[in-house]
Amino acid sequence: MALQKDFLWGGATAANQCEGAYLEGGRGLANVDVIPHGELRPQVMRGLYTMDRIDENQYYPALKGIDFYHHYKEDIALFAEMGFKTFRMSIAWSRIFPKGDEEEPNEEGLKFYEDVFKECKKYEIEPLVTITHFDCPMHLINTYGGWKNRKMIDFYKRLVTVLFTRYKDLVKYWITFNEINMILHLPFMGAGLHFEENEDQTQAKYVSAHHELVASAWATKIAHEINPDNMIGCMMAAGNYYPYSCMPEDVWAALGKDRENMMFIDVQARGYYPNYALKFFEREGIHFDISDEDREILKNHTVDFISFSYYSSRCITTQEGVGETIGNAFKGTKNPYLKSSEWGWQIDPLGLRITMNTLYDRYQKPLFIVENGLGANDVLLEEEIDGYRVSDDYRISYLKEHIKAFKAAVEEDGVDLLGFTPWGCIDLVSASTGEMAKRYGFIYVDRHNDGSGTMQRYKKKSFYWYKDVIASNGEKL
Ligand code: BGP
Repeated sequence: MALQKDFLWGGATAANQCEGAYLEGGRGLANVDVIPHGELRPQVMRGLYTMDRIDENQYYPALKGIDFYHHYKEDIALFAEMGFKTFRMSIAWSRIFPKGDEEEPNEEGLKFYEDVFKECKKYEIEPLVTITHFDCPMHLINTYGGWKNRKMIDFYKRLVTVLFTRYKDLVKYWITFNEINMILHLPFMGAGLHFEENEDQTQAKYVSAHHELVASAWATKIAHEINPDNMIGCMMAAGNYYPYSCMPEDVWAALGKDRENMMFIDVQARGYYPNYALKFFEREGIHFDISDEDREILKNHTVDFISFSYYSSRCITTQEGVGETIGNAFKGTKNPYLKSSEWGWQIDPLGLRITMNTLYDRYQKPLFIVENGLGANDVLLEEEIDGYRVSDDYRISYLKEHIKAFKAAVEEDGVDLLGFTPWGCIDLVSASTGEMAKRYGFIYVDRHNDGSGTMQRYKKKSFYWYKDVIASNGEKL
């Protein structure tokens, strides 16, 4: 059994990491605009720094991104040349509602995405749209406290109603929140949370998560009412935890860490909080109101598909003195059997197959790999060597092994997989570093950490390789 004929090959981006034009077209200021790169970044992303200590006028690479806002036609033409069937992108909330709590949307923002979707359709590329990818208008944070506030559910409902109505004939695949479990690790970036000095952060994170989960279920309901063909997905930062040893305590710790992540998807895919989560809340003294209406919405409006990012598996131990590693904001135990990327993210293709089997066994809903890839410090050569200015064989080899792994999950294990959109199909600003140097693309963008560069696009070696992969529906790797 090969991959299905209409398998959705493509690539993934997010508004805040590629669009730029952060105050053009009536867009309002968003959390992602005030997260600096450099030393302060981790603390700001975690909600530990007050906004008045951040200089909004300082240069941050994300403010200009790769200027997708003005280059989208050129970029989508390049995606089409590779044969993309789908293109994952996100909406900047503050383009649609610059402050977030207005009654009426900003027409210029709506028109921009309409043009982008139409451009995709010109090439028969199916847009896959993340409604919020690390994105929240600053006004909602300053006035309401971000997702801590239940009112956010109503603002989000207003946003999605506008989107589903306006793009009814252009977009079918939607993702409600990018990496919803990331709220536990990057709460300011993920949900606009900023903590007061003695605030109970765990409590605040889970309250906010509840609001997002309810908002996500409302979005599913509204999407299906507006167009029954709409397909709504949840999205998690995935990657199973391995016990470092077969010591029962390590196995138990790994189960606990998996549950911490899976809880979000359990609610979105099964429609209720699992008992282990309710017990955890009780134990930790975490309180939030789950109204009857919340329960009803969660239960009756579960997602249509499970999408996820996968960069690495994770490992955990209870033993002391074992080396640590970090990958995609998750700290863990270093797995001695795996190699790492330049940024220390451990590389584990078989872990993708394991993760897919876990997710499919647990939810029995179609999966969608909407992020995967290798961040690397690509070099643009002065002149072509063998026809390329960027010879990214390391990226080709990473992706090849991960494609083999997901094909095995489909072909040998029977997992239902809708598509594959590797992350940063065109170079863009990195989420963890806020810089340009960590590149994932098939397309190189001449843009650098210090703001220099022409913004010119160059096809890397992987561009031609991926084109063949798509043309052969994954047979030719
Ligand atoms: C995920 C995010 C993306 C993306 C990716 C790679 O967590 O959803 O936005 O950036 O990680 O991370 P980085 O850019 O830090 O390498």
